[in-house]
Amino acid sequence: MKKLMAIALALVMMLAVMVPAFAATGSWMNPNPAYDGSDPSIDPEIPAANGSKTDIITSTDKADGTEGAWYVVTIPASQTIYWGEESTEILYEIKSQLGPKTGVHVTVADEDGAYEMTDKVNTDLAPLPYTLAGQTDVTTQNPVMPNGQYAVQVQVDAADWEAAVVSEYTDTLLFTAEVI
Ligand SMILES: [Ca+2]
Repeated sequence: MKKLMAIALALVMMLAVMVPAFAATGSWMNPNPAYDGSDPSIDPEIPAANGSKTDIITSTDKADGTEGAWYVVTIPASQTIYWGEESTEILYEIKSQLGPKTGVHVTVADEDGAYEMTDKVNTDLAPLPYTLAGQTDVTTQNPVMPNGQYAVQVQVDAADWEAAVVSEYTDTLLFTAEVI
């Protein structure tokens, strides 16, 4: 009898040590000798492995509440076109870290729909027409783009150069970007 008491006491002490370790989950704990079934959140079954689980899961938000996903399209503020050059390259860059099955869609076009450079000072001069070629409509194929390099070309026909008064002609290109 004394031995039984000692075992029972040891068991109670063990349980006393073990219960607080799992009580924090709130979903189950080792059976308490005094458990009467009144709390449905306590599972009276002893789990086979005598352990409980914590799932770890990443958030798409950062700790400060901002989104983890981002993209940056880098374009030149201006591009010199040397007199007589029939094709001038404009380089741009796309970097991104986005969610699954997404990419960055970038388009390049004339801002106002009129593909011609004009002299803003000498407004009587005839405009210099041009076209855009190359990567004017790009969708990145990988959500994670460490460094994507792209290029469009401003093309001016030789005949249009030859017909133009030598001056400074300008126009504005519009880059648009969206996640798709
Ligand atoms: Ca224009």
